[in-house]
Amino acid sequence: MDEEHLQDDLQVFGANPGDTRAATSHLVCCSSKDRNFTQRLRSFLTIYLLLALSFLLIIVLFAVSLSRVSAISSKLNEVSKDQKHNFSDRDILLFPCGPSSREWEYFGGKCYYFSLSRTSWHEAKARCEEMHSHLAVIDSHAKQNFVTFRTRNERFWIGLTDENAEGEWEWVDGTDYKTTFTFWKEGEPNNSGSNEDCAHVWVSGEWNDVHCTFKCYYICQKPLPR
Ligand SMILES: [Ca+2]
Ligand SMILES: [Ca+2]
Repeated sequence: MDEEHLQDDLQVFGANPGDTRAATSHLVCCSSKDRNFTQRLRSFLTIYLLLALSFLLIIVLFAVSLSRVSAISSKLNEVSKDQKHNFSDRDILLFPCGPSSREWEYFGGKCYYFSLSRTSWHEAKARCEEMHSHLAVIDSHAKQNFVTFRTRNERFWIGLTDENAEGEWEWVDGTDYKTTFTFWKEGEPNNSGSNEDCAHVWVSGEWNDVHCTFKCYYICQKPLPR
């Protein structure tokens, strides 16, 4: 509605010229406010639209990234499985105690573990059993040489004890002590102090009896894995 029509309308309803000027002024004022309001509304709508598009873009990028990470992770798992499988197949003859088991060493058809920490004879026995093995039984010169070389004059517990009956030495796996190899140091076993009931290898790999609570390294032994 323009100013001329507004004046006509006011005259029809008996309004005076002063009223017409006021109404015209009011109309200009309101039209200006409407334009400002419309501009602000457009600005807000533009901002909201841009924010919505940005949010949508972030969600899409996140979904794509997640999908890529999942695909890469899946491929890595497959490669890892393949490598393990190939490694096992290739090296089973070179490492009969298990290609992935560096702690266990092969000798004479069995696997041996040489501990890196010291403990009592009974605790050592328990630790071997936790690893499905038992304290080592040395029943031949060949095995003695292997143990001597590997223990380097340190004290390592072996699976020999006379705790049940003094002087009646027994191997933990039931091997007959009286008919098998021995490698006692000269003058041992001496049961010094009347309480030396557990055996360990020592200097040059020779055996000695000592108190079972003494702290020594230990050797575990187990059959080849199947
Ligand atoms: Ca004894
Ligand atoms: Ca002794």
